[in-house]
Amino acid sequence: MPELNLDGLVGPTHHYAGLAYGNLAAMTHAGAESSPRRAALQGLAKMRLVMRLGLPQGLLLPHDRPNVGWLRQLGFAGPDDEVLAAAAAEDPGLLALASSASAMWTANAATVSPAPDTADGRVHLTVANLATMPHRAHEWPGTLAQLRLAFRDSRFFAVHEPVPAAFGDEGAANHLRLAPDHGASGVEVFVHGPPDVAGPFPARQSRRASAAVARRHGVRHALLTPQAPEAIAAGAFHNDVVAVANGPVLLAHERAFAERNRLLAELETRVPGFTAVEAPEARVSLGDAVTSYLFNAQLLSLPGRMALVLPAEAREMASIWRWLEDVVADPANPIHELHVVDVRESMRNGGGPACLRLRIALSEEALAAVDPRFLLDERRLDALEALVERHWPSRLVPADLVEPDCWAAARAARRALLGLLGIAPAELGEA
Ligand code: SUG
Repeated sequence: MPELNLDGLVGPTHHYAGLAYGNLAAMTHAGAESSPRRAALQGLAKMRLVMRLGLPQGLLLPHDRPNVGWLRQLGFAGPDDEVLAAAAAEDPGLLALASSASAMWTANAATVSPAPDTADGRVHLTVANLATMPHRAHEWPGTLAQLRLAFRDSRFFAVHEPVPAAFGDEGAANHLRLAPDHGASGVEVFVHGPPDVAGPFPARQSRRASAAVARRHGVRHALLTPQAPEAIAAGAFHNDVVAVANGPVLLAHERAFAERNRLLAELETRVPGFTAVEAPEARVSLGDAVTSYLFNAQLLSLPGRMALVLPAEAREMASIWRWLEDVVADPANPIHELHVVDVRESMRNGGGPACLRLRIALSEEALAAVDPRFLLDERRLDALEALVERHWPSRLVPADLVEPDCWAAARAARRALLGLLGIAPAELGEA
């Protein structure tokens, strides 16, 4: 059973405005110059690498930004440019929120339960409400529209609306699935915020949201477990900054989970072949794990082995790389290959290789039922690269977001992208 990765194509308004409190990289780079073009090309190169490793690869589109509809909900009126001009004059910070390209991090688009885990034998997806951060809380309608289009064959898929915003849900970034292989029934681990976060940063995932998603999906073997408060305090605003799972393998920092011993014992009993590969604090400090994004890697099943797709930042920290080389050299570990990708533009906003993709294990039959306009091959990747070169700005600072030129460029880029993919705006509920 293959795993489809849907990567978020980085949008033409990608910028650094320091919008995500508790995300250290994003806070550090507030106000810096970004390159939307480079960001999108880096993402496309990663998609190409994973495709060449033999996995099916798809994409989710950047959302229509700046989000004029959202600004209208906030009381700005008139034609689009008047709405934007009024927001720019009155509250440029709000315009930055409305312009965020954060939908690129598709690990936060939805939580996915593959068919072998669910009561009705379909793949279930619940779109994340991303309620904790204002710039992300307006993503869900755009995500829902795309997922409903891509996965509209109800024989195989059920796409659910977000859980009510009272309970913050950040999607697959706080969800792990452990199973002997993609096609076997698995244990789904829903990682949520601890009951009392005394630390400086918010816990974004509510336990009630996690429980609701497991309930709606009809997950037969669900485990709920809290994040370690010290991991959140160290900058792990999502669990996927300190843990990743694939098949029966959990790769994690030893301080990722508040109830580590109980979790590992449970997985040991319930998942045939369960293997934990843990980084001890003595080799990799929690701080270095967050700086390097070592665990925000894609752990992929390839014929007879697993490969890890890591950010360049992990390669550049000597202690991290030494630990990884030891992991790969140990025959007891199933991870045998390391691939390094440059996704620095995304990393500066706290998004590594794993944040940029939503993975969906699905049967060949179900894969054939996915709308092909969301799937990639070499030719489409070439065409997308050319489109990005042509339409995406090479540089952007947050102050540019108030410029009408910037809005016009974003609009032109969107028209060209939808045209290339053959998707009519009306299919996404847009005028
Ligand atoms: O929600 N950064 C994102 C990064 C999301 C990473 N995703 C996963 N870990 N799966 C966030 O914190 C920064 C935007 C800014 O500051 O402009 C931002 O939203």
